[in-house]
Amino acid sequence: MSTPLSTTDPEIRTAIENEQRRQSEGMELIASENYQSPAVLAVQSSVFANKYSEGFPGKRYYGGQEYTDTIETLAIQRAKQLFKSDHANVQALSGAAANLAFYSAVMQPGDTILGMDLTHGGHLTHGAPVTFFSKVFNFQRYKTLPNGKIDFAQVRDLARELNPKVILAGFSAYPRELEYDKFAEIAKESWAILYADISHIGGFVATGILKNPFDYGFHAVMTTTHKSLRWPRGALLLSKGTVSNPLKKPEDTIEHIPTRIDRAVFPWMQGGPHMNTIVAIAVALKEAQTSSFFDYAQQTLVNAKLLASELLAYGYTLVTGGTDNHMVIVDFSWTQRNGAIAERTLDKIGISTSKSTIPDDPNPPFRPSGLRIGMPAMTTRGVKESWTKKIASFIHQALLATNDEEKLAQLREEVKEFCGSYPVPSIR
Ligand code: DSN
Repeated sequence: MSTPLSTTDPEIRTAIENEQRRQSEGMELIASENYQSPAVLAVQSSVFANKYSEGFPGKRYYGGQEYTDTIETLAIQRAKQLFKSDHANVQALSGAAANLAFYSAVMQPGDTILGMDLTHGGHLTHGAPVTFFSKVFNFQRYKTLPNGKIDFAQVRDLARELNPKVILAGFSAYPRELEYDKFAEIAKESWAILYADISHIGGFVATGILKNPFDYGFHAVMTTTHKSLRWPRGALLLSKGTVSNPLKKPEDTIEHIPTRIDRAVFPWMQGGPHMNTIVAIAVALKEAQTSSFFDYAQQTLVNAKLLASELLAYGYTLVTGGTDNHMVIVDFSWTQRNGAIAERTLDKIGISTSKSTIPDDPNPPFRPSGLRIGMPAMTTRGVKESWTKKIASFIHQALLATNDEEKLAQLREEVKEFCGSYPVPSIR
């Protein structure tokens, strides 16, 4: 059991080393990626990886649960405290699984849910037609205005017309603070359940830097744990336990939402929870309560705003004209470029970004007009203002040199040197 991987499986060992080098020498600007701390990473390969624990603390289907109960209870308590919820389920394997569990918890097949259109910044699991769940539930989509911000008049009109069971506020490509108060006002009229998917901004909500949907009457909130929170890959399903029946018709009476969420995660949608992930989430939840995590979250937003202003100064167009969170979305629709070309060009100099649709994108999803750039990962590596300006300059120089392989190779060397000063925290 103790023979090194380089002997037992050299191909995999080499792939790991290559990925370590890629991460160290490259710049990570994918808005949904981040680096876990060494402690969190180490705990994921602890002995909890060996354990089956179907059920919940105190109610399991297997024996030997003294310590799994300890860690899951701690994770739940810490999650509730951090996000000001009455209940937390920490078992969902990731964001997609958590969203599906929530939909199944509170809706019947055919019920209507209102979410943001994928091409306007929503997420695949918010009802994109390519997903299985879009066949089960009646997903209806609201969009954004020409200025890129959510069209609340449309949200209101759709809610009045469709009487949705759930109104979903959340995104994977939207650079503005969500106006939860407006969603809440609309939901009150149609008696809908309010659900927020804060996966991208979990770290900023946890620290109180961005608004918490629970402060605006939301009934449930989901966040993945590996984006701005920089935890292991998983999800938290958080809810209020004291919610009065949000549905108007007696025949629609909904059972306690937290109970339904737990039951939907297990046994409805999932089997044994990944206790090695849950123990790492518990450790990360404690890290998130520290002042250094608060400073990190604050610096990320400072860096993102600065990146936006630098790109604007270089003449780029940004969706919504800027950012309130950790991401900027460049709009190339009026240029010769598109997001796919920009992503490929930046890859050549060692900068990872992700192409993105823009509202009413004239181009197809594999060649969309936008490029999403985020600052959480490089801020974890210690980047502050002066180097954020340098990052904007690298991006601009590379995009100007799209067809100049020599210039791109030179920039690649400069990025490598830059990254040498900002080591990846957990690569040893
Ligand atoms: N893949 C994530 C993102 O990049 O936004 C969402 O699941």
